[in-house]
Amino acid sequence: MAGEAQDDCLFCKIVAGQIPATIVRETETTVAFRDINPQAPTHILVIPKAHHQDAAALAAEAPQLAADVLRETQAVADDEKLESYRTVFNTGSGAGQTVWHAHAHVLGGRGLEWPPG
Ligand code: DGP
Repeated sequence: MAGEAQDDCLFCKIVAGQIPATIVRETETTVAFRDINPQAPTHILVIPKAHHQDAAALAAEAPQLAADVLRETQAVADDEKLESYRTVFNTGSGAGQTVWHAHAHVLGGRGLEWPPG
């Protein structure tokens, strides 16, 4: 059922404290932690604690939670003192999604080109 923790989900395990992560922020509904394979000086993932498979599902199934995630991307940027940053939701394997638990990448601390690769 939408929102329920999944036994085989890496990010559900991070939420549950079963896999270590460098957590930088936590709210009642979200967790933010450093990406294990950073693509910029700041590369932080903001996730809902509840399991939704991607950003589109999150927005459809739990719009308030989607807003919580977006609000936290700005909070992360503020904490990291980023004037400019990029928020990315890879949605679908063709776009590079590899973990099927919705997450926002917050990237900053270097110049970011457009269009992305
Ligand atoms: P995506 O490719 O958009 O699904 O992003 C998944 C990100 O998750 C990717 O940038 C690497 C990161 N990641 C994968 N496994 C782990 C992990 O065990 N810990 C942390 N902190 N990040 C992870």
